[in-house]
Amino acid sequence: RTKYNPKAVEHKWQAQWEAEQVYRASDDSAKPDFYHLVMFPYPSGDLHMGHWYNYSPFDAYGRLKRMQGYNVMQPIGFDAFGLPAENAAIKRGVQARTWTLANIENMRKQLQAMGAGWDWSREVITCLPDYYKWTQWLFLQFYKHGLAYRTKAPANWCPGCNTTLANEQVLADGTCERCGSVVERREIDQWLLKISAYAEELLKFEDIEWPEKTVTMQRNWIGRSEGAEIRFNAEIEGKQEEIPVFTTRPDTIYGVTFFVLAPEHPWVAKITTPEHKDAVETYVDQALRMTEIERMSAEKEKSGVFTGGYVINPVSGEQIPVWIADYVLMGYGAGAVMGVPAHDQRDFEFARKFNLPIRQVILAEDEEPTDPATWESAKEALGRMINSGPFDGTSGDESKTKVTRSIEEQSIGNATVNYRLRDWLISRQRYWGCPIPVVYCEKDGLVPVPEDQLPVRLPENVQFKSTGESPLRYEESFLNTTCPTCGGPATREADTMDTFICSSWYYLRYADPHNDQEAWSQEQMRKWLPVDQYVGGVEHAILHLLYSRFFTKALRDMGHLNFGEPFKRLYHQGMVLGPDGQKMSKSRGNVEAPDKYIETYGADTVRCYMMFIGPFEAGGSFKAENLEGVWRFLNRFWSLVTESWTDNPSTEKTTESKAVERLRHKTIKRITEDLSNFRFNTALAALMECNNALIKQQHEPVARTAAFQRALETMMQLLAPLAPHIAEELWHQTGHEGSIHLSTWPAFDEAMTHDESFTLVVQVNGKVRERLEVLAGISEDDVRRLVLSNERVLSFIGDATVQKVIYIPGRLANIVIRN
Ligand code: ANZ
Repeated sequence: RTKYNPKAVEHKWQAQWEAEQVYRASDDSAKPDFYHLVMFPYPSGDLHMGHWYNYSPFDAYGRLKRMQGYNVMQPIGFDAFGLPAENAAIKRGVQARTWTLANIENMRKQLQAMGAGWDWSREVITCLPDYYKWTQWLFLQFYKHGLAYRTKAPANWCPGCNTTLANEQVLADGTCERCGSVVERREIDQWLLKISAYAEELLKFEDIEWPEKTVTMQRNWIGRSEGAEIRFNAEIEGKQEEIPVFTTRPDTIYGVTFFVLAPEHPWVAKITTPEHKDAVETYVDQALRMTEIERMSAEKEKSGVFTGGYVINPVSGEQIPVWIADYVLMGYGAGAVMGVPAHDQRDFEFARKFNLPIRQVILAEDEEPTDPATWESAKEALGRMINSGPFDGTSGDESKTKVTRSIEEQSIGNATVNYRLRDWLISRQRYWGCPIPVVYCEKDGLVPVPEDQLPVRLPENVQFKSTGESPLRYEESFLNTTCPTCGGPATREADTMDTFICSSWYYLRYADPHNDQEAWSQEQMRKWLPVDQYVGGVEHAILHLLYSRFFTKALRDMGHLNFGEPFKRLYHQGMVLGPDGQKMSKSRGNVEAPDKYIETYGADTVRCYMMFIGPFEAGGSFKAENLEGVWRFLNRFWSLVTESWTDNPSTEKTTESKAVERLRHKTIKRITEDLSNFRFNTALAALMECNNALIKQQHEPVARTAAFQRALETMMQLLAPLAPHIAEELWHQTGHEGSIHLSTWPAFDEAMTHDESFTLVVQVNGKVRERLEVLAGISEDDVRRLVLSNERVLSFIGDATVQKVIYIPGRLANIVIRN
């Protein structure tokens, strides 16, 4: 009899699995394929609790599928470009590549120590040239198809450091994290991907099983609005011009009492009269310093400034004053708004603040017009049009269509659909990212690097200036090149790509990771993609998960893929919190690293505990003291098996052995269903229950029966996905051949999962009066109590006296009465 020693057992099996390639997904297997993916980690240095919380159950599910006969592909890799490596390079003088690869080395060990079934042969590391060569190739495909373009776009600019900053480098108060200067927004030439071309299709989620809230978040992010563009007229510098606005409420056109331009609007300078120039410029300056989120905040008091200019409402012919206000954003709609204070809350607040007229033009059912001066807020609901000239009396949705039709007929506007989704700005003025493969030639202008010259290599040894500016901007050996078209001198693009590009296609590369001829082969795509199940944090609901869908659709349209959705089924894990129920963070001092617990209890205990914290998608608090409970469970199971296992069980069938067999089927059913539905915590609870039941009988004669031994064997298999090492060790200690993880998942017989029952016939004085389903083995007392409390039976007894109840076990109860 041995003692459970996780240290010895776990390392041994990890090495053995690796040697036997137990988790290697086969590219030609007769089994059905199952592509099981988890979001790959950023190589920050160490695996933290969150990784364990996420990967433990994920791995358990993959193991279940493998034992259920699937050819499971469960790859892992590293999302290895990004700012932290660059910051390490700046602060500690270590090369970004060295820092990253050392972290990967360490994390790879930790990922192995988890005992998860990764297929390491497919590992991808996005910062290595054999990967980013294809990221660059993809960029060129997007460029070729008009989906990548270059234009002026705002960037965070630090005047102190003389460099652009990533959003993460700008502190909450809008200052530079390094030098404290107030960060400005500057328009510079940058690259964008045209995700907006897919706005409409991205709203559809066909044939995929995603959490409803994630779908809703993406839909809101894309933000589809139906409405109209209406062109207002203006006289600018002596010329008649048209300024469009986007509105979702064309029916309120007669209620316009002011007009607002975004501070960045190109007409601001032109429409402002000389006497308002100073005030306008001061206001614009201030507004440009704010982030969009600040500007849109509903709590923020409305601000703005009059330009002195006017426009003409093309429908009513009225003259309307033009204002500038930061609540109007340049990047949305037309960057200008027709102000309808009676029916739009933001406009209402603005009008109140600046004493602008408020005119009611929409009336709800059963409402009388009232003086807007008495209102507390705008009336935003649809209704009947009033004070609206020829449209008076039109109501509901019809009023929108009617006004829209009318403006279309007069050629002063059109029905349009607007999306909140903007094109994806992918340029980063940083070093540690995938170089954008284009050059600029004095003669030929912008020239994409020919595909056969990829990869454009990122220099690996660079010196940073004290300002932290990207070294690519002054690294001569990188910058200076020749033009692929004319052979003359040319300069490389010094911006690198947003790392979200790297992660928008890594799941494709896993299917064909060593292909050096193409990014992937069609054959491998057909075999593995789309991903059957994807697991990762809900914080990626918008960016990563939307970008990946965009990539898939765009690549499908370019002919490189034959499917349009990358991830068939999606799960989000919850968050592990500190014992105080708060998010783990350094500032709260409640961060726990998993390492010391693995050292004490082993990976299996930590894995199981992670699953036991709560429902997978809910998360919960990490309480170190609760690890003990899981540890005890595994130890008790260990003892049970090692003490009770026998190679010559008795084949005798007894009431007890039959009950054990039923328990076995019941437990298989519960675990199978729980694991299949990501209910890891209840699966573990079921295993514990079964364990307790078996331990109780461990010293009874039943423990020597074949049924009991089978139950032990089944328990090892059911435990294998959750605690892979201990299960494997016991499997071998009990004489089994081959890895338990390649054994066949135990099947259950539905009939055996129900407690045995029979139909009890109830007679009153020999006449059948009722039939009841009761549990086998019910006692005579219980039968008596049951039949004498049954209403139907009682109605046949009435006022009579019950003399006796005769019970024939397993069949019949006869109640003898006398009046
Ligand atoms: C007049 C109006 C009257 C409006 C009314 C609403 C209610 P969604 O639904 O989000 O698409 N708007 C248009 N462009 C804007 C911009 N660049 N910045 C800020 N606001 C802008 O919102 C569309 C509405 O938001 C538009 O319809 C416009 O106000 C405003 F009773 O036009 B509405």
